[in-house]
Amino acid sequence: MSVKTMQTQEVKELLEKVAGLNQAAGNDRIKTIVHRVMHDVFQIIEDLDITPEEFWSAVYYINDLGKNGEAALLAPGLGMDKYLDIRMDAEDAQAGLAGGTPRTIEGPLYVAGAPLCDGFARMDDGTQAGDIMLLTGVVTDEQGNPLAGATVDVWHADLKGAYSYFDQSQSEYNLRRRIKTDALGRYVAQSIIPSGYGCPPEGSTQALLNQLGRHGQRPAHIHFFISAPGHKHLTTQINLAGDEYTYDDFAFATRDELVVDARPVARSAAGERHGVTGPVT
Ligand code: MBD
Ligand code: FE
Repeated sequence: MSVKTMQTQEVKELLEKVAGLNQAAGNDRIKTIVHRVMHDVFQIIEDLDITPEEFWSAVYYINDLGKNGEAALLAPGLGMDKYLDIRMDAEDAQAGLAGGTPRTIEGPLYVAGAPLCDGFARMDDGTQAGDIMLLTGVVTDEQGNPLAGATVDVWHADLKGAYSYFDQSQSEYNLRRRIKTDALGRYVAQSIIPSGYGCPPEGSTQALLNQLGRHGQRPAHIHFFISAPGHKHLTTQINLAGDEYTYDDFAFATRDELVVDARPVARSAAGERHGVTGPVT
């Protein structure tokens, strides 16, 4: 049985007290946000006739989500990261910034402080026998002039779709490097072609996705931060063509301009490091 309480003076006053609107102390921006968020939560409870059982199951879900460290994994699954990108794209368009490699989401698995290399980096530690991948590129400014000394921060998953640091079985900073571009703005990385990522099957994110009838898979992809002094930071990825999930990414990060065909250069053997030692031109 549905009851209407949102417009009552009692609920209005409750919301004001909850958000500290009658308090001199505190932060006005936070007060405004909390007031609006709680107003909208109450409104949803009223509009959808949320039962107390449904409400408390949501509370315990959030508890588990935090315990599992998955809040920043659920966010892209619910399109939040992509939505923020859409907003930044619109902001750029309004500011007349266009062209270049498009942005896409960072995701929750970046680790700062990867080894810094000049021009070339070997990214894998040689313990997994995968298809060898050579990543090459040129960093340019908006006019297309090469940028020397730009930083290309690259990270990607291993053959299991797992990322070092989060996967404690991998060596420190495995498949994570920062590469300084050479005098011609070029960088080269040798690594292994990654596998796609899947949300932990027993985790909170996958549990909700199951309720939505959705999978929690990402296509094989490689993350990039590109930065250079005096230039806007770029967060992007390349998404590998031919993956079952290239155009069906649970995190909505694939963009046509970012899909590339990865051709294996050779097959690596576990425990072996191959003979590429300097920039490949
Ligand atoms: C990932 O590797 C990722 O890039 C994103 C966006 C979400 C989960 C795992
Ligand atoms: Fe990723």
